[in-house]
Amino acid sequence: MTVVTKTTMLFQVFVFCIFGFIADNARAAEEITISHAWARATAPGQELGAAYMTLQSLANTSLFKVESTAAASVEIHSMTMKSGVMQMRKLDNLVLTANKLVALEPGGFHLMLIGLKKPLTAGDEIKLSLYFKKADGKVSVLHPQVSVLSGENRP
Ligand SMILES: [Cu+2]
Repeated sequence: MTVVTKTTMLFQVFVFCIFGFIADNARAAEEITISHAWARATAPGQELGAAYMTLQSLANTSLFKVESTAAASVEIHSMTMKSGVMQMRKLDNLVLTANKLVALEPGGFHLMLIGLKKPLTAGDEIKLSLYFKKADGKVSVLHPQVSVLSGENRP
């Protein structure tokens, strides 16, 4: 039956996606690649979430703003060890040097989702809008699909 086939296909697409191949829908902005985008599943009542990914740009650029439909606001954070204590700091922007991979990962740079509208559940996807600005002022916006994963299943 057609309906069954369609459902099966949708399911396959879904499975394909959650295993991380969604990474490259970012080609729209041709110069910037976003891969391995994921967000950590959160517990009910948790206000903060974190999203991670790998960024690469063919030209020098900088990530200066992030938005998500899943949270009231999104900040770019760094995490560093200072006198044996982990410190989180809000960055105004994250510089991407041409052709150099920048990893946002647990314990390092991350996108902090503040004021989650509902818990992030493993298997879901959330949308992020990432705004990049080049030295000449040209702005590109990328909308990677971000898979919500439990920490153990992260890419
Ligand atoms: Cu943070």
